[in-house]
Amino acid sequence: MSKIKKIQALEILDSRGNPTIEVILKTTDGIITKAKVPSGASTGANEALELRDHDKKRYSGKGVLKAVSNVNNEIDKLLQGKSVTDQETIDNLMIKADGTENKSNFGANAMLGVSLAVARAGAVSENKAIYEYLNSKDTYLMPCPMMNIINGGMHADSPLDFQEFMIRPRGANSFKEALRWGAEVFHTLKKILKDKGFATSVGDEGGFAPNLKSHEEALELIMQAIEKAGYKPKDEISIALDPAASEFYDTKDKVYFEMKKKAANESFKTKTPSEQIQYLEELSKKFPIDSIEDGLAESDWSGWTKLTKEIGSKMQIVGDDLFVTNTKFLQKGIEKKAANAILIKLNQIGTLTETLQTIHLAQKNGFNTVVSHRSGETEDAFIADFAVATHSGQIKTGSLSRSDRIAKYNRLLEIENDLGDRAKFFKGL
Ligand code: 2PG
Ligand code: MG
Repeated sequence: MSKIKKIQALEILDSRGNPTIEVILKTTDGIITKAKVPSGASTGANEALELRDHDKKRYSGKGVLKAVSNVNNEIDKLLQGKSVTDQETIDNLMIKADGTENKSNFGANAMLGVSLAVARAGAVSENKAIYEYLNSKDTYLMPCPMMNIINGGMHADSPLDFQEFMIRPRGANSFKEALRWGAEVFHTLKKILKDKGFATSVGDEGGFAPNLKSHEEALELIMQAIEKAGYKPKDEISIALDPAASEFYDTKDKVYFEMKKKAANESFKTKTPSEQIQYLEELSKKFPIDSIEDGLAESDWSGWTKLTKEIGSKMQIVGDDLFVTNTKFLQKGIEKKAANAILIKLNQIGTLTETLQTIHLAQKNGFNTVVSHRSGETEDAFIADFAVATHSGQIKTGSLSRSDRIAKYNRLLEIENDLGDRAKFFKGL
């Protein structure tokens, strides 16, 4: 049996050049595994705490040496001698020893790094791929990628308030084909932008960040790119949005505001929750949008219920900041019929075991699950295996550029290739 001999952590950098944590686990029988933890920019208020040093002399306060020290000392001591296949026991031991609701003692970054390094060691000890170790099945569902080809909001210095404009190759027959379609649209969009004189530099998730006037203009350009690349909008490639609306909601006045204009000290307009819902409905009538994530703010629960009632039968309404991968908030959402899908981010909750519990609760209640990266990523591709293991059917892990995003897509290509006939492609929505 493989038992934990030593757990150590390091301060490394994420795709934005900010510190994050890497965990290295060694077992008594010589297995060595690693896990690198991502970090968000548009974080939900109820996410588990990402422990940072707040020492202004290092990395503008963003250092993670405290989290590193928690792994090297308390967590290492706590878990030495435990069997690496006892994932639940290990996660629960950490949760108990941390002793806080939001993991603010050890830090969710410290705990997740350990949790994932343990899962990897479990897989190696059984000589299995991670997806297979987490869920042994005859056939597996390959996820449809949701590829973020125009970046705005907190992820780019573009004038767009909406954070993500994604394409979903829903008509493809395999992951490999879906990815190719996505890459072809991405390169076609680049050419269109260039021909129109826009910059083709990219935002945090590898999507373009052009100086566009409006969300409609972004959507028009994506439509052109889909068609010019030779695909049928809607049936072959649909559009998904993540406005990340918590970032432009005024919780006091209960209005949505034009975030980028406000930040630039320009005059800006506001929308009531009803007007924001109407706006989302109008956009989804004009364009083949079949998934909207965080179209409303995390505190606007009545708005979410209204939006789901009005357009939830036609499309996916995904809660990200709203649910923060936490069964408590998901349960509330199920009761209030506030969405019909949930975004799954391991670091929002901080352990593998709790993330699996959230997915099970979602699936049991007919909610779709979308496994997701964070805007600050590393080359760690755990979520690719995780999306396959959990039968999620959908993954969002950025655009068709930058290795922090492509690492996940490439891992999915490997899995699909290994599975051969045992791989099925998601045909939902
Ligand atoms: C989101 C994510 C990932 P962040 O809002 O869905 O795209 O962004 O990691 O910045 O929260
Ligand atoms: Mg989101």
